[in-house]
Amino acid sequence: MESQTATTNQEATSQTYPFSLPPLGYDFDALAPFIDAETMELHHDKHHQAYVDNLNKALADHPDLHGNTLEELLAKVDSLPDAVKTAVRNNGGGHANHSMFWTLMKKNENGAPSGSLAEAIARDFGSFEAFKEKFNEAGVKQFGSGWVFLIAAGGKLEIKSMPNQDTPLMQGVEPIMGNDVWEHAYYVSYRNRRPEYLKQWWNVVNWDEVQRRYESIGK
Ligand code: MN3
Repeated sequence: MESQTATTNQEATSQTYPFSLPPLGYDFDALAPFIDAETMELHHDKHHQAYVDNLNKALADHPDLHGNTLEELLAKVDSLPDAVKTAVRNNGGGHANHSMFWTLMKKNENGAPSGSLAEAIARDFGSFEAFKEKFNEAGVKQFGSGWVFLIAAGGKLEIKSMPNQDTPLMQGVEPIMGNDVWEHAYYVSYRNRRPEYLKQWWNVVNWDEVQRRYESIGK
């Protein structure tokens, strides 16, 4: 199951038109009680599917872009024709962000990073606890909808919050991990309590997958 979901995520950014929804890779209730089944079903089957459908619709009349991978489209989003720029930004970003997001989660109560990632977190944030605090604070402060990402810049880990469906891929940087702070990610269980969702989310982080991403892109 784990290797299958990891492959799925890599496939999403290297997909070309027409794009397709990757399978969630686990049951809708697999992350409960931290993320409820209704949220997971809506989030994957409705929200993510809509990003994929709208991305395909936007690109349908632009055959010159059909050879580009999702990663390539996002890296050059600012220079795309006006007719598709915003649609690729929002829906292509949404497709990439969510394809990564599903693979980053697995019920893992009180889980923590280990190995080289744990060392890098301690080096750049002081401790795992301080890292989580800073990540959560960035999530709380993101006004409206958006994401919080962990990236590596010049060999150093950094937390970066971005609005809407923007992704570091738009600057050619592959994120190591990210959390979705759109209300649709938590409203069923947590209502407007985003800080509580951010705190509980650490119980569903698949650290094996985050470590794998760090090893392949983060150093
Ligand atoms: Mn979402």
